Amino acid sequence: MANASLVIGNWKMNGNAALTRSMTDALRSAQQPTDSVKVVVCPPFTLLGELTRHCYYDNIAVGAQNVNANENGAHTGEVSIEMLKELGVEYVIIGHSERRAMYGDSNDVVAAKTAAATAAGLQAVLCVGEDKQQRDDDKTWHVVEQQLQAACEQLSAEQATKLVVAYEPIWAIGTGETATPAQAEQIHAQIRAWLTERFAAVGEKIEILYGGSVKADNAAELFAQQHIDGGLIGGASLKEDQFVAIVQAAR
Ligand code: G2H
Repeated sequence: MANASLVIGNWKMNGNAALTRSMTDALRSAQQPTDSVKVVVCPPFTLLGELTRHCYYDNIAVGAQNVNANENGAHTGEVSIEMLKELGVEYVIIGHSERRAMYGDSNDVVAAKTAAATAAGLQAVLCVGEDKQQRDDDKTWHVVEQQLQAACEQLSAEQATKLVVAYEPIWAIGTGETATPAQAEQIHAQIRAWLTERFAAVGEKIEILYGGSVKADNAAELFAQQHIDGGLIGGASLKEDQFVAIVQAAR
């Protein structure tokens, strides 16, 4: 029994309307409303409305991959928290390493988005993780702690109840190279200790997901680790059979 509680699919810039239908059909045939694992699908912005129309089980929800921290105004090309909420979106991924590396999501930007999203009642999935060089230099925890510190600095305990942390080592993202369950568990345990120190009882309950080349054949072993509460799944969340098998491995 893995006893994981949350599996999130991150479609990145992939998918279409047909996939929103086939994926939700596949999830509904495998997932009962009473199942304890919550499943969240995060498609590109353009598919959020279509997807929310298909997700009417309490334990299947919709998430966005990014949001702007401002309420409204002159921010061409951006999407606000209220716009997401109006569509029925419940989760938002913040600070994914691809956004940090390619779209200017610095620790400060990530902190502002995390604060705004959690204050507005969205579940913020805060991504943290080190690159290959940082791991080789034995700086993994230093990097992760800095990212946590920056993003959580302004959060109240109440906002922290809306926080999910995803540990995604950059060297394991889309590479096929997964952190071993022991490598992931070590960082997850450190993240758990940090969150508990920072937010006391609330911190103990924050879900900590692992992300980075999770697939049907390695999910069960990862989810069986004590401090791994589920997964943030990229490539494998685009294939119905793979994603359903990962959800089933979380039970
Ligand atoms: C990490 C992950 C999803 P993948 O980016 O966030 O992607 O599972 O393809 O490594």
